Amino acid sequence: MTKQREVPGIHPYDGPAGGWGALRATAQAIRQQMESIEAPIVLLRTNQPDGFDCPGCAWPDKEHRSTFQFCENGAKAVTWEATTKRVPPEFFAANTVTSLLQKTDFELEDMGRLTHPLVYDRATDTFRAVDWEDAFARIGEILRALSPDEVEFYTSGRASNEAAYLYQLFAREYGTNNFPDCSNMCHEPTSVGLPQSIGIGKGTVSLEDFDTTELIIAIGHNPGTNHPRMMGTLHEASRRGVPIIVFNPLRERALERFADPQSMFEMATFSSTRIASTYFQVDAGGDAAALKGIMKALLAMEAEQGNVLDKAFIATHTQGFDAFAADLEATSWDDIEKASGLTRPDLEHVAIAYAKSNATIVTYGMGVTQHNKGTANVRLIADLLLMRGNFGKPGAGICPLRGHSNVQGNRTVGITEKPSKAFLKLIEDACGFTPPSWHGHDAVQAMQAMIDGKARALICLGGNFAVALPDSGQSFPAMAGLDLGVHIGTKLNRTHLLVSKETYIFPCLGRTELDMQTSGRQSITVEDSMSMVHASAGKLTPASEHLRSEPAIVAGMARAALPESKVPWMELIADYDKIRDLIERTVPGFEDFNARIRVPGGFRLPLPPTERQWHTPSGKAMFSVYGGVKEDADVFGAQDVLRLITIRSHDQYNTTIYAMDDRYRGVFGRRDVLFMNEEDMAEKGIEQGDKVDIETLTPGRTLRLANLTAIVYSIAKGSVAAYYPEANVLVPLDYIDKESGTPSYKSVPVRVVRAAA
Ligand SMILES: Nc1nc2c(c(=O)[nH]1)N[C@H]1C(S)=C(S)[C@@H](COP(=O)(O)OP(=O)(O)OC[C@H]3O[C@@H](n4cnc5c(=O)[nH]c(N)nc54)[C@H](O)[C@@H]3O)O[C@H]1N2
Ligand SMILES: Nc1nc2c(c(=O)[nH]1)N[C@H]1C(S)=C(S)[C@@H](COP(=O)(O)OP(=O)(O)OC[C@H]3O[C@@H](n4cnc5c(=O)[nH]c(N)nc54)[C@H](O)[C@@H]3O)O[C@H]1N2
Ligand SMILES: [Mo]
Repeated sequence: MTKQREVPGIHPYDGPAGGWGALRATAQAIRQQMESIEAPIVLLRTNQPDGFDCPGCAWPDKEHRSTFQFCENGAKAVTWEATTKRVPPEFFAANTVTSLLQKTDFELEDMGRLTHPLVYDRATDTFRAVDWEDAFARIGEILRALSPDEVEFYTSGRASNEAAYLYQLFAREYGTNNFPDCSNMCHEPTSVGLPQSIGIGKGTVSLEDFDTTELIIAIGHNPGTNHPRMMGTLHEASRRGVPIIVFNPLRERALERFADPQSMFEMATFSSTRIASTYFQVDAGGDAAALKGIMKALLAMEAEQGNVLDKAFIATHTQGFDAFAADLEATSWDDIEKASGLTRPDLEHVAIAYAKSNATIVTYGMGVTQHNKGTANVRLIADLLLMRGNFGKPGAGICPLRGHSNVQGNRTVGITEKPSKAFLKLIEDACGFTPPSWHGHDAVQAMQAMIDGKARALICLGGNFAVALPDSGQSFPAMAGLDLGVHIGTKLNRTHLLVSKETYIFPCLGRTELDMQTSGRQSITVEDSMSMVHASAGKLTPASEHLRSEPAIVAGMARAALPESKVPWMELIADYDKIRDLIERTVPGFEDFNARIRVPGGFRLPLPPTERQWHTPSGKAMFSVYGGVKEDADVFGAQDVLRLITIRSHDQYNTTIYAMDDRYRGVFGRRDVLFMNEEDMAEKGIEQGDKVDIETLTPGRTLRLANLTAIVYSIAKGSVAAYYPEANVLVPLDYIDKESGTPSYKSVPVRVVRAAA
């Protein structure tokens, strides 16, 4: 790279990820949010048997009991919730909603924890405190006047199993399956693709598999930031000599070099461990082509030397191999190279490494799923593993990196717009009402219904719905058209402020806080990325005496909306064991639920593929046919198109911005940057530090984001990257993976031009 012009806040970062920088950042997070001696004690309770589950990510913990199971970003998540800052009613009285909307997302949440239930007062344009029961009564009244399918019930994946289960009971007894959830913007391609391939929409590996694996292929995820505890696992594997092959358009430091803060040696000597053995900077959206290249090379090796494919496994356990192989044959190397940005020899080398490994794990994240053909991408990963029988044996399998700490659990306990008949029957038998059987809305469909005026109310169990969704230019105004908005949250965010005719904000307990109900202290349960279910119990004094637990808020609304309800809401709230009893009766895999969560570490839900059982219609694992190499044929017909990737910074949790730095990518104190490949910049006459405008050319509309600062970054040619959620204005709402409905947040076709001076 040539020497670049100095730009304020841009200082390339040369060190490894992790190390002392991570510990310093942990200390800073504590100082900025907690100002108390309680903080270290709180952090030490994270992921302990009698403590709370880290609200950071869904990566599991070994036995849930080691001494140091929080990480820098876990510490940020915990201190952000356990902060001593508050936004009381006096604050709301002094600040109009119009003025609050001028604040950044960072400023809004940084004001602190919500303390009182609030209602919007249009006359003064402010929120004011409201009595819980009065609020529930009014919401019940509005809901009873609407038709159930006019109401959207959004869930963000931090909600516990107990809260999510009650929430789906409420909505289903009310009469709708409108369950947009964060998963629809995240791992829906996994939930839709893997059941077709292997009969269940979940990962198949356990942490122990990483101890014996011989090869890890990591595609489209950034664990140094998003799953930092996974870095310990990768670090260990690398030190054992396991090759780690990475596919990512951007150079991510943690995937290159990592100093484990838990390693005395590395900390004392300032040394680090190489993570990726090979790093392929695939084009954004080029993974399908790359995977097809690897698999095509495997077929060629099989033809030449034999013994490359696990033929016995393929014959006994799979269907569809011939059509799959024929499609690979028909795909040309020329197309593969063009679409992936990688060379044939590179991909052949991966095939050789893969053929050598007796147990391979493929890990993947949003770089795979948030694409126009996200579901087809996920299925290609399954195909690759099926070719060598990498399911149902130690050290092998598929490992989707889930997002929110309980997003997988929410799905398991019924948050889905497409419920199975079997589940609905169990609900009917256990609860005595007939739930609706027709499908409801996912996240994009819910927003579309709001834009079209067909949805009249939005209830949010957590999250930041409008900000997380694409196309802010359409999504934000749609909120104003609703009759009712209800937001259950811990902190103020922009979606809460995009007020509807009537709007309520309900402050809830966070995971770190003590949840007392009439029968005593309650615990909740969560399911991690590897299907382990365990209990979590907070201990901190709640941020305010007016907070209620999420289950209690859901029950409050349900009782008000459904005066004739068949569900004993008060009993369930008094003792969450009763909610778990009901889950046990209606969701398979939860036998002896209450007994099993009292064992530290919890229990694992059934994963048939780990026993080579395939719950697909054919009873076999299914190969797929991708067809072609591109995710979309030259969309929008524009010349000069670059692919925009929207990414998270290191100081961010989804729409929650903890601070303005992105240390490992060398960005400090700002987020208004566009990461660009040096050659692309030269071709467009753009220099480091220039202001650029970005446009998405959709058939009907042009979406724009002006005045980002272009910076040179090691990113695949033809790909550019900007931060989410600021760049969501550029993502068209209808530019989705048709199979799963997931927005293509990682491959928006855009044009980048120098801003007029
Ligand atoms: N600290 C922290 N932790 C988090 C979150 C957070 O925001 N902050 N979010 C949580 C949630 S909800 C989720 S879903 C996960 C997200 O975790 P990740 O899946 O890691 O998500 P991203 O950071 O969006 O993007 C991942 C990587 O994909 C790469 N990428 C982009 N496009 C492509 C492509 O076309 N191909 C390939 N191969 N790679 C590509 C990007 O360069 C980036 O490194 O993390 C969870 N954990
Ligand atoms: N452009 C672009 N857009 C994206 C993505 C992307 O990569 N690029 N990623 C997508 C992904 S993977 C996801 S998962 C979605 C995330 O979408 P969401 O899950 O809707 O968003 P979050 O930012 O996680 O939600 C933050 C809010 O959650 C509330 N909260 C925090 N803790 C709690 C709690 O314990 N209980 C309750 N009730 N509320 C709480 C706080 O009020 C906080 O403001 O965004 C998606 N949007
Ligand atoms: Mo996510």
